[in-house]
Amino acid sequence: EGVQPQEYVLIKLAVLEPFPSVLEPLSGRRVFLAAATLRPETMYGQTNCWIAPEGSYGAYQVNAAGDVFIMTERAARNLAYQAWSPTFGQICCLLGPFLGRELIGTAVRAPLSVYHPVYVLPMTSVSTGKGTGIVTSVPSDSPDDYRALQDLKEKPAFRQKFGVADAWVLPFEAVPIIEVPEFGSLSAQAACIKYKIHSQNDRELLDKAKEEIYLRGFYDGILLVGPHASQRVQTAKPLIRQALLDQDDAVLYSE
Ligand code: A2H
Repeated sequence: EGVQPQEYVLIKLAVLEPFPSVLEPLSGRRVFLAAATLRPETMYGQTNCWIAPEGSYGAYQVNAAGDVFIMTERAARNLAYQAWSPTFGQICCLLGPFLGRELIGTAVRAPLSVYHPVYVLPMTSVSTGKGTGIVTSVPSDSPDDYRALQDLKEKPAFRQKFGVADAWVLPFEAVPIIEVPEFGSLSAQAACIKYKIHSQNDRELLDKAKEEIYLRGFYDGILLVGPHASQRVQTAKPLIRQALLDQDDAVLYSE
C-alpha cells in the first residue's frame, strides 16, 4: 500500500482438535490461524476470528518445530523473508489452496481472550491483499468487528447463507476492555451508533468511525483489564505486545 512498511503483530490462534475436514491431514500438528493486528493491547476482548469467505488460503510450515500457519500465499511468501524465519526465503506449503469458507466454525484458542473457544466467522471486508487475510475480532474497540458481529447476530439469513451455527455467534458479547473519554468502555458500539452504521458494508461511515476511535483509544484510552489495568493504552501497549511475543503467542510481520 503505502511507502512505509507496516508492522503487524501476528496473533497465533491455535486450531483445536478435532480439526475441520479441510485441515484433517494436519491432525496432530500445532496449527494456528495467524491473525494480523495493529492493536495487541485489545486481545483481552477477542470474541471470534474473521476470514474472507471467498478468499484463498493455505497451510504453511513456518519453523523447524513444525508449527503450521494458516494464511494467504502472499503472506507466506512475505513471512519467509522476515528476519526470524529459520528457513529464510523458503516457503513450505503443506495444504491448499482452499477457500476461507471451509474454515467457518473452526474452534480456536485466542490468547488473552476471556472467551474459550472462539469460532471462525465470515466478514465481507476482509482483504486477501493485506496482512495475512486472517483478522481477529474485537467488537468492543473495532467498529468493523462490532458491525460484522451484529450483522451475524441480527440477520439469521446471513448466518444461514454461510452455515454459521447460532452457538458460534449468539453467546459472544463485546467485552469492556478500554475506557475512552466520551465513548465509554464499548467505544466501537458507541461510534457505530454515533455514525448510524447499520451494516458491515457501510464502508465510508465505518472508515470515519474507525479513524476517530483509533486515535482516541490510543491517545486517551485507559486499560480496564489484565496486569496493566488502569494504565494508559500508550503505556500498556508495548508491554502487552512484548508479553505476547515472549509467551510465543505472537510473532512480528511487516509488509
Ligand atoms: B485491527 P491497516 Cl480493536 N482485511 O486489529 C481487513 N482488515 C484487516 C486485515 C485484512 N486483511 N488485516 C488486518 N485487518 C484489521 C484489532 C483492531 C484493529 C482494533 C481496532 C482497530 C483495528 C482487532 N480487529 O484496526 O489497514 C486489523 O484489525 C484499525 C486500523 O493495515 C488490523 O488491526 O491499517 C487493521 O485492520 C490493520 O489495518
